[in-house]
Amino acid sequence: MEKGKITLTMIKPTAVKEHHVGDILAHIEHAGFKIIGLKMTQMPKEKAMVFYEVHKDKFFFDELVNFMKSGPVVVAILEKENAVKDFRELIGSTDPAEAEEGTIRKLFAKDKTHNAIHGSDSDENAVKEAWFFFSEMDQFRY
Ligand code: RTP
Ligand code: MG
Repeated sequence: MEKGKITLTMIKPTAVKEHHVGDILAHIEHAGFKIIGLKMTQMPKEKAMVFYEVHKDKFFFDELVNFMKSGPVVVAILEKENAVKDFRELIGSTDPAEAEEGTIRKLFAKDKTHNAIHGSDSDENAVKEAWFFFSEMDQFRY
């Protein structure tokens, strides 16, 4: 796993419940990202709180944590040149009402909280988040 070439994504609980996992992963692969780690998991409240710790003082934190722990998520490490920036372009704006046509959030998100997918916001956080979910034996090179 090489800093600068990876990002961490999570397909959020509503998108999983609505059976969009296959379509979203296809979208990601067709955009040139290589899946080098993949799993389904459900975060207990404490883990969701740590994952979104930077937002702990925001008005939406409780709603965000309750949503993220409400069901299984699909987490993946993705590899590509400029992964963080290109992936945030692929997923679109946080609020799907503002997301560009063809972006994953435009296609699959319900609203600003239930917005289908997460993407890391920096190379540092991508590495941190990848280790948060995946041990060394679950990170692949191929
Ligand atoms: P993410 O971290 O999930 O990839 O989303 P993001 O960078 O586009 O947005 P961020 O500002 O990091 O917010 C994290 C998540 O919190 C929820 N949120 N709700 N109700 C609201 O105003 C609000 N604002 C943010 C969203 O689920 C957002 O993805
Ligand atoms: Mg964010």
